Amino acid sequence: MTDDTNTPMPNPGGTRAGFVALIGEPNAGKSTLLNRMVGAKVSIVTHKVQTTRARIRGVAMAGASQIVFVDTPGLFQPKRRLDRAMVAAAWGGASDADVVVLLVEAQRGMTEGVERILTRLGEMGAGTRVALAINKIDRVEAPVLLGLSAKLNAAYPFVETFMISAEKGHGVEALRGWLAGVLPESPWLYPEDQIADLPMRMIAAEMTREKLTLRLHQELPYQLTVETENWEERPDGSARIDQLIYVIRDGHKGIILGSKGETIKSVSKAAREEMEAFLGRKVHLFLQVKVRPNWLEDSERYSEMGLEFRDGNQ
Ligand SMILES: Nc1nc2c(ncn2[C@@H]2O[C@H](COP(=O)(O)OP(=O)(O)OP(=O)(O)O)[C@@H](O)[C@H]2O)c(=O)[nH]1
Ligand SMILES: [Mg+2]
Repeated sequence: MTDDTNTPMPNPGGTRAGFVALIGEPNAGKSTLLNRMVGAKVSIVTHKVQTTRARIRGVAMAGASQIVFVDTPGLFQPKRRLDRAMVAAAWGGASDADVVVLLVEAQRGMTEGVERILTRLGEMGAGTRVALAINKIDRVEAPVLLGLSAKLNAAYPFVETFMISAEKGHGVEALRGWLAGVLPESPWLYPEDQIADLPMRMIAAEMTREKLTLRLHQELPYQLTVETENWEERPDGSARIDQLIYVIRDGHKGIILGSKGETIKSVSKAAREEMEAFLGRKVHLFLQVKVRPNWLEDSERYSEMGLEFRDGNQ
């Protein structure tokens, strides 16, 4: 024992642990990759852009290494307050991480958005270790991949390049193995059986938001938010979950309910089934829609999402 507080913690097990931020343009496949690494769906996935709103941590094990993946909102040019809060959360995730993995969609290649991200990464300086993962390789031919990899590596000094399909699993183990080896020596940061550090109330709210996003069109998913109001454990082992869906217009309420309440019924069923599968027990889900014209300017809604509400965000 020593009283020198600067001495690193003893690490007799030879374990490693650290944070790996997944960043990229909206829809690049960050949440899909996180879920595959963790082996469970902790972050919601849709075919639409701007699905993830806050930083979501998922814990993956690789031998003696514990990799804490940080899923982030997509990086794009923010216009509105919610946009700014999301993009700020994403860059915050990148600057706090031991390693950053930039996901680039193989098919879309070097877009203006990717160029902007590379410029910003360059400004972060050499202290940040950044790896490149070209995702969705199941969608393009090999020569396209090689060309894209060369172009991206000429634009930024990535420490390593991976070709992956987060959805199909190709190349994912190589990425996991590499990350496991480069993380700092450290005791594990979470208990071995923990897969996420998001409260279950929030995971449940996200599940409902995913089903709404899949069901609704145009801007509406962006303009709603879901919060778990109440969670009650019942003596028979089931859970009663009450959630509120906030929308900004009366008309939106009608769309979410659907004719004869069909839309909300099917959303509720799909969300409940996913909650039951995740929890391994019965769930009684009650959804209510509330019109709150100003929720996008309401700081409490942001803190519920795990986002910072800042004056500069308007
Ligand atoms: N074909 C193919 N589709 C993929 C792959 N990875 C992800 N997708 C799909 O791409 C879409 C977006 O995936 P997400 O994981 O939600 O993307 P994201 O980067 O988290 O998106 P935001 O949260 O909006 O920033 C979904 O429809 C996924 O099923 C892949 O390897 N191949
Ligand atoms: Mg996402």
